[in-house]
Amino acid sequence: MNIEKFQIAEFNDAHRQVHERSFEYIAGTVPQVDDILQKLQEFQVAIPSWALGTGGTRFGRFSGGGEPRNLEEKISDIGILHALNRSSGAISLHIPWDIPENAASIKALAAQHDIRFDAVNSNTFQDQPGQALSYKFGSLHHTDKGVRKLAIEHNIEVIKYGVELGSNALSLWLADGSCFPGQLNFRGAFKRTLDSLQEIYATLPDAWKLYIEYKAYEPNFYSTTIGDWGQSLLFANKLGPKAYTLVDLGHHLPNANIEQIVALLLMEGKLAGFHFNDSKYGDDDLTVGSINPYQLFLIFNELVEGMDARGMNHANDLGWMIDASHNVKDPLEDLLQSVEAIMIAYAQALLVDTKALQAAQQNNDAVAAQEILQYAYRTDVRPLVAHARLQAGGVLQPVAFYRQFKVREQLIKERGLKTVATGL
Ligand code: PSV
Ligand code: MN
Ligand code: MN
Repeated sequence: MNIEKFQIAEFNDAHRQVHERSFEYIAGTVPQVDDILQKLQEFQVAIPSWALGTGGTRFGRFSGGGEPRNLEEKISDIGILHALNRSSGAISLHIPWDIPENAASIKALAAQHDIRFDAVNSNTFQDQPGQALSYKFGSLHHTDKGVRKLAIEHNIEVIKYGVELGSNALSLWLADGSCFPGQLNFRGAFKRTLDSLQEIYATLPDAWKLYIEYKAYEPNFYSTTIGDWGQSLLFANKLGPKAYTLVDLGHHLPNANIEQIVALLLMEGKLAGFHFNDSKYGDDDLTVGSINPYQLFLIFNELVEGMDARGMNHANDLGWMIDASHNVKDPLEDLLQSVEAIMIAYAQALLVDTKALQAAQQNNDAVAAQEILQYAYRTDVRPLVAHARLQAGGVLQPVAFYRQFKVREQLIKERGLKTVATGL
């Protein structure tokens, strides 16, 4: 299904007056409002191809209706999101969950929706049907050279798919680790992983990046071979200038200071980008901003300050992606909420008076520093975000539009009530 321009116009006209009033108020209080609006419009968050269906846990999966049955329908779903918020103009593929059989036509379809291809993700954490050797005890770190070779070749194949689609990064997450003390020699596992990564790295095309994701635990519960940002950074530094550390917000031990990690990776020029989600306990993959929106703001504050200090382009110099799972929500509504939360945190961070904050820091004035940060955080920036969306051709309230125009009901009519999207 397509979102029609007249529907957008009709919806926006009905809400315009109320919006204009709140926008005028904030526009009158914020300096350089046009600059902020432009930055918000440029900022695009990639949608993962595996997040368009209902997720699940090992205890069960409760499918929703009208889920996309193939990659074409997934692209169409992202087209819906992007038409509504104008901030979801990219897709990230997980291979082999979503194999672009005919790259040219997939690319053309995405272009129709104004969607580009973000990082491609490899998968060596599951055995595929007919696979000769098993990843049960890991992939790139495996003690068996044959298994390592299989995993290396898979990653090289994923790069080839990415090249055909115009992507420019390989995002790599390994489940490799151990469940019991003594099971694994840590140094051996690290060295074997490095050797394997070097072979993959050597095949990266010129303008490509390698994103190395870390995760504290799960599915292994004693050690993970790339378990934290230090280990990921070690690999990235040893590999070379195309390798970077990817931060997935759910992959830290409880109470980790993620914003500090982000600041230091940025300082080192080694931050790849993000997998956004939120969590209360572990890798919960909840809607971005649903649990700890202040942390998200603090991360964006470090990003804006750090990227500006390094002369980086906010929209293009890092990878921005959602990595969430939807067990009780409509996936499209959930993604709209996630993108909105990211845009809000970004807009709040753009409001921070960096000079005043630096002066407070210089004077060890913790009270002033908190006032400055929380002034920005407590400013209601929703009219700014909505206005950027309006100017870009989107709708003032994406979730309300989605419900009013019964988007899910139409998708169910088109695709059926019992559909299962590929993915976790
Ligand atoms: C692992 O938990 C992870 O965050 C990696 O990014 C995977 O590719 C993704 O989840 C799969 O949902
Ligand atoms: Mn992730
Ligand atoms: Mn994860």
